Amino acid sequence: MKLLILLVIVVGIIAVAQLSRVYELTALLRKRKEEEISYADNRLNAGLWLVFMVLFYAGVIYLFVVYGDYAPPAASVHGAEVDTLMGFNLIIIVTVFFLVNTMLFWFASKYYFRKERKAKFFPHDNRLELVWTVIPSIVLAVIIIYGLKTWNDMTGPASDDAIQVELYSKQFDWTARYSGADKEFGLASYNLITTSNPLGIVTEEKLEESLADLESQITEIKDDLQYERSTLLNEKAEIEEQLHAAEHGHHGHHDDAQDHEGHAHGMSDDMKATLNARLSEINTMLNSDKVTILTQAAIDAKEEKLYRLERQVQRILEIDNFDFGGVASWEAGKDDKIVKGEFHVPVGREIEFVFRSRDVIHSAYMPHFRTQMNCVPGVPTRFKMTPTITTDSMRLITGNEEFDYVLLCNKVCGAAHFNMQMKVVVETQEQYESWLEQQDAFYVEQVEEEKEEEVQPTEEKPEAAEGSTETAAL
Ligand SMILES: [Cu+2]
Repeated sequence: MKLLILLVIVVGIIAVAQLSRVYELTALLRKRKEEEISYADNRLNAGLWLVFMVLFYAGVIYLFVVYGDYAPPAASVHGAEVDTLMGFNLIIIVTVFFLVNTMLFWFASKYYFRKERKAKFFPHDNRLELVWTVIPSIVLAVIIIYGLKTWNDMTGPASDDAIQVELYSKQFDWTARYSGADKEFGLASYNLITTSNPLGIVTEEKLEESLADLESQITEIKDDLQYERSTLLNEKAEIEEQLHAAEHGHHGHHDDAQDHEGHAHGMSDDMKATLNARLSEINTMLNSDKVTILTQAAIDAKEEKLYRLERQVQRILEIDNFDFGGVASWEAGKDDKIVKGEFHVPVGREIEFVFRSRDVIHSAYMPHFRTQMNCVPGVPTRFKMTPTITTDSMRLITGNEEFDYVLLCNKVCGAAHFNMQMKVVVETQEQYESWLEQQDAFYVEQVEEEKEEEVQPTEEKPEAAEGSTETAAL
């Protein structure tokens, strides 16, 4: 099929080339020079300008009718303002578009070449210059000031009774966090991120847990390095050589060990005892089942990892010693509520979103609320909005019973970017409160989980929160 289309195009091009050749030849026959364009030709072109203009406008209007209503209904207070701003801009743009293009086509058509007519010499006009400088300046100023005002209304500080929701992005999902009864998010540190603490919330317990986890990893790597077979064999050979040199040094037997360590001749008994002790230790180690065989690259990688883990321990100890000025601020994290899959907000209440990212730049996009904000690693960003239509009402408005508000990632952030989304439920204050009531607080959740594991380690409780199933699976 594609080949056929290609063939038609190629044949078409050849046909056009041949036709123009025929035209040239007939012109030659009529004894007319090719550059000489007749009055009729010019008139025809002038008329065609107008035809093209009409077709062009018809196309533009058609696209407006078919695709003009692209945005879903706005469901937030500022969403309506954004739409008004957008409409205002569009009216200006469309007016200027038709004005400029009509003049462009109309003049090209009206002033087509005629032999008898001379062009008017018109180099400069102050009034005209003034008109096309001042009017666009005023229009642009209005657009910018109006836009800035709307933007500042949207991004300005939230009111004190706004509900704070943190949206945490990572490749490739969203996690929402509510600040709990104290209305304060617990401190979070990426150094504390583990599978049971996906946001890295700082609590005394989590600090200890992370340190213990790191220590066990460090011990494991150190063991791997210590019990490396060829390293042990090298050390063994070296010690044996030193002992040998110490025994036989007087007989004029010169070797490296002796030269380097001048005291080899007179090696003290203590020294010998230490070396022998190490030798038997190495022999025991070589016979243990902890012996590893590693390539140099693997050793380097493990040393690198060891360095990073030890650095992380240092950083966690720094958090531990962090001075909050007498206030144990990480207590705030204990009642934080972490939810995955979907998050709820009450209708008519101001919500202040705080966006964070673990890995790369994501963009939180909620099209119905006309909300979009970048999530930047290391820099929390903010956005406030007040939802005006509940999910249920929106289902009636759209006539779609399956309708749900959605939070999308709008920054191409990796392989599964397309699926990085979270359901948003807008409901009444009462429904919201009872939903939030059912969500486990961060600290309590951990304790319950441990109990669960003790009682029934294999069975997974169906009512376990989404966050905890992740842990249970591990
Ligand atoms: Cu993303």
